[in-house]
Amino acid sequence: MIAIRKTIFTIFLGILAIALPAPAAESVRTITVHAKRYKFLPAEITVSRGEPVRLILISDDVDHGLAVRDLGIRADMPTGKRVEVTVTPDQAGDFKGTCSRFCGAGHGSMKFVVHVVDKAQPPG
Ligand SMILES: [Cu+2]
Repeated sequence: MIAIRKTIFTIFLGILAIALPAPAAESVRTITVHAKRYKFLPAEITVSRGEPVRLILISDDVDHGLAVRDLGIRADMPTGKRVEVTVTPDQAGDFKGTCSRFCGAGHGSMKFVVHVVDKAQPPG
């Protein structure tokens, strides 16, 4: 009787192992960027070349936009919406971004910088 119970328990564990989804092999790094008259927060981010990064863009007041031309980023940031942009930078460097939607007197001072760095090489 005990042996049968053990067998059933073992089978149950086996089914459980099959049924449970394997953890995602790789999750995309996510950075949330807020826009608010007249700045981006954070105003600078650092990402790795060749690694996808997902930007979650949120306006905290009026309509804004984010444009980082040299990285091919251009997204509207309408008030009250959450906008996602995924980008995989293929070159290292500092890339300047601006607000792409006129949002008032300080619109021109809304700056954003993406630092793209080469991934650290493992030692040896
Ligand atoms: Cu703006």
